[in-house]
Amino acid sequence: MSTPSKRLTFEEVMEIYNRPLLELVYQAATVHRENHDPQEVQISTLLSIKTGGCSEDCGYCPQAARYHTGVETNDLLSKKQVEISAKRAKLLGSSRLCMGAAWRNVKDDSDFDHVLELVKTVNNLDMEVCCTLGMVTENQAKKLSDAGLYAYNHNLDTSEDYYKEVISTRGYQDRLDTIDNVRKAGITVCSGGIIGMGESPEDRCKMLVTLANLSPQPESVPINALVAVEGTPLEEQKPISIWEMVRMVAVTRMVLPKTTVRLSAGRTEMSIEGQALCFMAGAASIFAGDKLLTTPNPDIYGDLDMFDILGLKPTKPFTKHDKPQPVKSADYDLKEKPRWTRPGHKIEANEAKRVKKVVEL
Ligand code: SAM
Ligand code: DTB
Ligand code: SF4
Repeated sequence: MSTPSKRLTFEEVMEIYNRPLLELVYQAATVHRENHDPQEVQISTLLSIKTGGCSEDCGYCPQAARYHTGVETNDLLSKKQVEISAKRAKLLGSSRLCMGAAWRNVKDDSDFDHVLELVKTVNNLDMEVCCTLGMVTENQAKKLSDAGLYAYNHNLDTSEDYYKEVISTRGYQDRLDTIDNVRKAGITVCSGGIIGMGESPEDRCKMLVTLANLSPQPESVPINALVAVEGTPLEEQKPISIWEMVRMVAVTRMVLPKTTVRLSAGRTEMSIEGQALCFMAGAASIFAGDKLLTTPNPDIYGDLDMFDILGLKPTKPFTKHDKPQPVKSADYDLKEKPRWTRPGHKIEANEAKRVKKVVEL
């Protein structure tokens, strides 16, 4: 990942943010084409390996134990469960699996040893393995790297000022320290934020200034739209408009030209037309999966239909990245994909065949 030649200022990012929308999209699309194949979009599948019961007070999060959101608390998934999910994800076009745990931080215990085994398992399937486990020390990051971890997701979420409004149980510097520990261990950095939490455009731009001035810049930046979950302090936030999402993606693309910008939470509220504009403005990845971590997400078959309509192709495992394992074409056969879908509509016979095939793998 390139290092920016000069530090970006808040004023520079604000000026980009305030450009007329279609001009901004055109400029961002141009930068995108100079740095990426615009037809390629990475499918990254999310898998919650340890759900709920978290000690933190992140105001947006349905997994915080202190809020009453009805999220069930689960133990860590087994190796077999993760392997089945990863193989299914790969079969359906994912080149990355992101495993999330509702932890404040990683502890040096048997759960962490188990996560290291999970990382090795997914790495052996020739997929990019990403984890998001909360804060990590440099030593823990090193162990994850040795197990084959490709990326670590740890979001800044918003500006340093607004962060204090949303979370009190840890600070912005804690987030930056973990990102630094990940970087020192040679793992790629995935760090982005959430829009729609009541923050101002200035907060959004300040977060982008911080991300863009990291050296090197993060390899991936997820842009989430808040999923306002009943029971959380942010339950009454009004959904952001698609235009704010398009604008945020475009500015992110402009200030982090080589980064993979991920369309993350909030896609269930976005039309294909809206997502198309985001891809045009520089989004190069989606989070896929039956759900995000605990909240709904578009159906993968609907997503693959969207790719067909827009002429997009899923990024193949490790074509863009310096990873040793070549991928046999047989490993990446999308012929399983049906030619049409209706969201939520399942043909039982096909489902049974599909599950049988995944279990046989
Ligand atoms: N516990 C770890 C942590 O906080 O880093 C990892 C999991 S946490 C759920 C990962 C990210 O999901 C958060 O940093 C936040 O950006 C995003 N997230 C959580 N709840 C969300 C919501 N309701 N809407 C949008 N994004 C959300
Ligand atoms: C990220 O930035 N968004 C994903 C992923 N990284 C881990 C998580 C979104 C979670 C949305 C709320 C939920 O489903 O619990
Ligand atoms: Fe815990 Fe992560 Fe949710 Fe915060 S965002 S409450 S740290 S799971």
